[in-house]
Amino acid sequence: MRLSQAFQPTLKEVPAEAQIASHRLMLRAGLVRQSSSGIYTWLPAGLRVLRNIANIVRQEQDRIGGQEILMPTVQSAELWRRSGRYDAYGPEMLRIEDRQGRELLYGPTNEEMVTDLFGGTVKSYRELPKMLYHIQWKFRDEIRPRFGVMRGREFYMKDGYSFDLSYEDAVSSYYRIMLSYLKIFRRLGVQAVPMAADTGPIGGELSHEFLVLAPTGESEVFYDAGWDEIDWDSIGLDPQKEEDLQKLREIVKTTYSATDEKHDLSAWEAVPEDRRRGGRGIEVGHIFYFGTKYTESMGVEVSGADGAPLHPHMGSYGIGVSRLVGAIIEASHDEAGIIWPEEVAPYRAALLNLRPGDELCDQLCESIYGRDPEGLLYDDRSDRAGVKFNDADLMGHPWQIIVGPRGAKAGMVELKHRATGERSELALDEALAKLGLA
Ligand code: 5CA
Repeated sequence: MRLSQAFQPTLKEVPAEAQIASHRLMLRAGLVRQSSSGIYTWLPAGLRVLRNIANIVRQEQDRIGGQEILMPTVQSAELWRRSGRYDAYGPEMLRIEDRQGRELLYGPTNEEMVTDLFGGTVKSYRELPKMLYHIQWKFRDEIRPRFGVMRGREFYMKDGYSFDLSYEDAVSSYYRIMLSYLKIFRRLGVQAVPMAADTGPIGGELSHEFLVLAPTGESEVFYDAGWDEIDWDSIGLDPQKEEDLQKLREIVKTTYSATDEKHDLSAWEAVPEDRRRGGRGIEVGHIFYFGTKYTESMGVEVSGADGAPLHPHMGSYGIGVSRLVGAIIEASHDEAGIIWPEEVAPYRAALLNLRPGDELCDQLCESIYGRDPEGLLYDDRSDRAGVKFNDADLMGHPWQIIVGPRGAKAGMVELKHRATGERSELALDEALAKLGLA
């Protein structure tokens, strides 16, 4: 994309309404604009990040047997009356009436809809297990929307739902998802620790939240240093192997972690003092096992191996995709701007032409840009070099390819790595090879 043509409105001023770094940076870097309280428009660069996150989530869900569907945002109140949650959910639910006076709602989550879908389709134990997920907009009329996309009213969520024949199978599904989530968050460049959690309006008895440490997080967290020390890549637990899921359960059981809601002082005191870690955290995911709560209340059964009907055991698994954009920035920025992890960055590199109009600079830039117009943001504007440096740092591309008249003459470019600030003068071929553009 050529920056001169891009819809990429960066701001110099710090917007007054933004209290935390990620919100300020998302507005300043031109990722989102507020439309009304807790509701945002995603601009091109922000949308690229949102899609990159969703795609990583998708790949990892598919890898463990998830099947993607897309359920509607608008649901019928009738469905929620069947589970008994229509009245229980309270004022967070946006209730709508259509022209015929039928009661509808804008979905805050999809347990009822997916249970109904499953019940109308799956009849035999032979068809289980099943894991369905979708990535869809949700609405919750939060009493205090704040911190930009972090606590929005409209937000983008991956919600997945598992159906199993027995408690044991359902608990295996639960830990399989937990392992998959740990991998997703690593790929997103954040460290998220699973913590024992309350189940709230979703219900059930087994639940973990995934928290990214950040001083601006809404929850207080307590955990054993073991969570910082585990090298998940090298222990290589395989989500398809039952024995590896058992190992994960053992790690969860023996390595303390909890948010303030579930903090257990006597268990905490058993953690050696020098291994106690604490701080604040942002909840980026939440998983639940709730057994037959919805299949029973909504009358969903399959025939078992012995012919007798049974209610499948369910779990639901959420990831806050839009919240993650803010959480990643909270965990990865400096005074100059955002520092995108490679896999989520809107563009892999910015290409800075320091002297547009100079024939050699233009030629060199065009030849680089032509190699990957989708993945490069070409700053071809006629602005001063300082403006370009500042904007590139603010937008946080992992790499900057800097082309100036002196280097261009010698066939050299400068490469800057945003995360480390390291700069090196390289021959064009070498620079292209380093960025995988050769
Ligand atoms: N049905 C379950 C699991 S699919 C569920 O809805 N869980 S949840 O309520 O915990 O939401 C899942 C994730 O969505 C949360 O962990 C959080 O990351 C994100 N989320 C929840 N509310 C908001 C909000 N108001 N703004 C942005 N993200 C949110």
